[in-house]
Amino acid sequence: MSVEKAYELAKARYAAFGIDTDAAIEQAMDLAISLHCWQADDVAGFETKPAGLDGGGIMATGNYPGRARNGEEARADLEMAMSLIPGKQRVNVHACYSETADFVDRDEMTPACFQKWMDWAQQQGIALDFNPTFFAHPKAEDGFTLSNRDEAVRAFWVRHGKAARKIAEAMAEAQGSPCYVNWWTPDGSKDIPADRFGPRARMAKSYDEIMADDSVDKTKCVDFIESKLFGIGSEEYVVSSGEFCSDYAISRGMGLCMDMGHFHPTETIHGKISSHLQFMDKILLHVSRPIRWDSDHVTLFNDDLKNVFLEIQRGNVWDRVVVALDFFDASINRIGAYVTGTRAARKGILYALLDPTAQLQAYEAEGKNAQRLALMEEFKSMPFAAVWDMLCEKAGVPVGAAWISDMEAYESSVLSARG
Ligand code: RNT
Ligand code: ZN
Repeated sequence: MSVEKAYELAKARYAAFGIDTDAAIEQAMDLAISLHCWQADDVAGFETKPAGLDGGGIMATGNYPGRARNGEEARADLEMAMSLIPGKQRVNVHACYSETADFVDRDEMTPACFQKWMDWAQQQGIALDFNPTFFAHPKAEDGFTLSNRDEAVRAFWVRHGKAARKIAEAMAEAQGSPCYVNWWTPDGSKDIPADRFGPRARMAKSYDEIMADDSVDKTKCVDFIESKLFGIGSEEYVVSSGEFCSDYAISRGMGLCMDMGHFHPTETIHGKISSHLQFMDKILLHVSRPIRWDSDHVTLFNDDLKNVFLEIQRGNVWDRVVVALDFFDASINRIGAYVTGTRAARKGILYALLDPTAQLQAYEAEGKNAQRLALMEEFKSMPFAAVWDMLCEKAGVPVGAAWISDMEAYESSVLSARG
């Protein structure tokens, strides 16, 4: 059966509940999803750096052939992935993806280090987001950056932070719209610290110093701080914990970033959105999929993902949420990772926009909780797939599994030549 025929039937089913599928498709396509550049190269980065400039913080597992080795390859891969993904997209660049002829250390980076990304974004008609990089550097080796007890090291990272905000501002100016900046630090310790207070005090002080730079326009450089429960090598103590980040964000009028993989293994984030948005203007989501630990698996269209977007729909806070992806799987074709994960996120958005929110909330107001439960359950078997297929068709990207062969063709013509 054709996509159109299936869609007409589905449309009528949803219309019976007062849901306009055409409008849902339009709205779902219009919400930007920020693609993280780091899936292309397993978070290695493209800095020109002296040998040995490396160290701590993050890890991708796997060794599938075809990793992007430079900016040109990463951008080509992103273009390929983006051609198979429906809806509005942005690209999220980390500071370690700077491209310069000579070595420029993190504290001396300028917008010029990202000129290639900015030129490319303009040519693609997309906007960029930015992240300072507090890892993969010798000054991150001992596990502490902005909270380092060594004043010279701490000051170095503060300078990096200040530089990052200027870069983001320049990106925003070039694209004529805000650049969302995510602040994540790996700071923490493997085992029980004797002092949990000191690093947190230094972390707050460092952020205060960075954010004190009023020359940066906060409508252009929009900052979010990302929490984490634990990481590899920081199993016992993470300085920027959930409480630290939400308290910091609220007290400083900043945004909070919640990564779906950064909580206790059975803890989900959808229930937190309605709390944080009482007290802050915007939140940033790192849409990811944890497996047992913060393993950054490729995002899938699962209950956790649906619940996040359903919550946004039911609170009608679409304009207060920034959606970015954060996964890195080096064990599979990386284009496949991008396309599967981003299409899943877009599906989650569409799925939520097809929710019978008004009816559910009316039932709730009337105390009809059996009806509420029943309708939620019945909606799980509505013909969602037909609406999703129509969204892909309207967006001009492959419908259903058809994109798998495009991925394979790119693998044999481009990725396999990378050795
Ligand atoms: C790490 C955080 C962070 C990074 C990226 C690369 O645990 O999730 O967001 O994944 O900044
Ligand atoms: Zn993250």
